[in-house]
Amino acid sequence: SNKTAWWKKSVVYQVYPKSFCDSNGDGIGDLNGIRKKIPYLVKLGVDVLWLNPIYASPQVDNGYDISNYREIEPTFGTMEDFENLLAEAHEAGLKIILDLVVNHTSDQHPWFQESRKSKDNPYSDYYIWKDEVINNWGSSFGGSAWEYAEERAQYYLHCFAKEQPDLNWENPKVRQEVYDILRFWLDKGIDGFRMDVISLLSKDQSFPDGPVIQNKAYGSYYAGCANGPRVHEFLQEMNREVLSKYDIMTVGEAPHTNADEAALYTDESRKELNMVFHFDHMHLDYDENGKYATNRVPLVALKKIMTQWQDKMHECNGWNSLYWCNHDQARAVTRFGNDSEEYREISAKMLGTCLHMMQGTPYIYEGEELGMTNADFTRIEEYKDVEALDIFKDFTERKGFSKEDTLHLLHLKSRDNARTPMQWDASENAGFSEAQPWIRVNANYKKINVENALADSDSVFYYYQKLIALRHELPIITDGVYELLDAENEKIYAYLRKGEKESLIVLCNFTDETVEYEVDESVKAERSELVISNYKDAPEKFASKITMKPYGAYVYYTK
Ligand code: TEU
Ligand code: CA
Repeated sequence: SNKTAWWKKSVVYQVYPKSFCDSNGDGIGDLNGIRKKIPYLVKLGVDVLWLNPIYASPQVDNGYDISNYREIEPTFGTMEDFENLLAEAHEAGLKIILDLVVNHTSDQHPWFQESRKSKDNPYSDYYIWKDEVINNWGSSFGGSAWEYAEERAQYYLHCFAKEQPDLNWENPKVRQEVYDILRFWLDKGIDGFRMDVISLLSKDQSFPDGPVIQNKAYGSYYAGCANGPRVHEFLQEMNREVLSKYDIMTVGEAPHTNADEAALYTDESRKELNMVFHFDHMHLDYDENGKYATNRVPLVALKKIMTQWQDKMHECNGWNSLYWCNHDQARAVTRFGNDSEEYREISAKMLGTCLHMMQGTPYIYEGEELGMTNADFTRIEEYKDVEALDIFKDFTERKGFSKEDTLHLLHLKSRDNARTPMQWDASENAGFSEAQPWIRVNANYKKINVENALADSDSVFYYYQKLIALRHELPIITDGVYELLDAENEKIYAYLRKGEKESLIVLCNFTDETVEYEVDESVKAERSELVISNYKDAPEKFASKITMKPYGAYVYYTK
């Protein structure tokens, strides 16, 4: 069983290559930039790097539109650069997982270039073609999910941009092509994959209309794509034919998948994936427009969802991914904490404690360990993301929002919040590049940067370094059973991690108030040493009454 699988004791660091470090002065991050920063990542103490897509791509969706799966995107570097990065990472004790995007390809991929020509060539059935628009599905990035191709005189499905045609997974040839791509990279020695929108691979072949939600112009494709009829059959085939032959880790991005469904992907006896990313905690601050109404996440709802996933993954012998942020989401400290001058660092440390003491594999998104914040863009021209530009168009032109309100929504919600350049130091462009970066650096880089963090023993960086070290040192953090306390408390997140020999209690104050907290009387402490806190003057010993300072995080042994 996966009892002691290496990925159960690992902390993953997500590198968004385009925004991490530019080594050749073109304003775009690249592989040699990542190589330069290996010592930094080793110092942080992480175990695995997840690189967002680095394959040849026209970059319509920043690499999630792949035109050649066996070639490195030239702006990121060469295959030799990648092999050097992999060797140097392994040398330094870091594993690398790549991003597998096989729900769709780029429309520039040779398969699609052929498929769109006619109905009777070897690639005609690699994609999903219909004689007319057969349902109301809309693309994630605006417009209908069906696009007309003149030459073939048919429509093709694209759940994302029209430059991202969906592959036809019903076609066994497509599946074998994908398995060959997996082997190509695994045989180079990579350590696994993050799998893009893996829950969408199997479409309901009746292609039913989807519900029109969040007063969108089209129906949601999730009805016909999410967790479709054959998705588990496909993943079990992928596991049987490829994944099971390597000592790797797999994490599937599973939009629109609840905990019960996720058990079918992660229950190790089903031999599909090791874990999935869910989105249940990423939609708590949406309003009926499908974007943020406020930038406050209701804590009781958050606790309920995190607990549901902890319980379910424990019950089904699955495993959790743990994250607050990624390249598609707003930054953690702005969204779940408090990015004001006074509380940014203390709340970033609290969020790190709350997540890293849970059961599962934690993911740190580049810059989260610095307490980097949402972008400070004030004009639509500063946004680069295909999704942000569609939101702006749709909200101002169709939904009647003002530019100001729409820009406020983008400040809270846009994926570009996480894609501004990594802030290395206070030099021009934050040390990210010698040239004008492809997207503007956040003006707070003079204060929030790696150089300052490494010079400050109290920085978020060193606190994350401690959290990561604790996970490596204390088995209770990997194996302890999670139990929520005080579910209805709207300010404090309190939970236990219970083991045979040791137990912990984790207390996190999600507010800027000092809270006199009384721990549930059911908690009988046989031990009381402090494990970690973001306040230096935290009580050294656990007591059932504790004064919790603003955004205070306190972890004690109770056994
Ligand atoms: O994202 C899948 C997905 O569900 C996105 O719609 C995401 O949840 C949304 O944009 C959040 O605002 C994956 C990748 O992570 C994303 O970067 C790609 O754009 C998308 O698939 C298509 O490949
Ligand atoms: Ca570059």
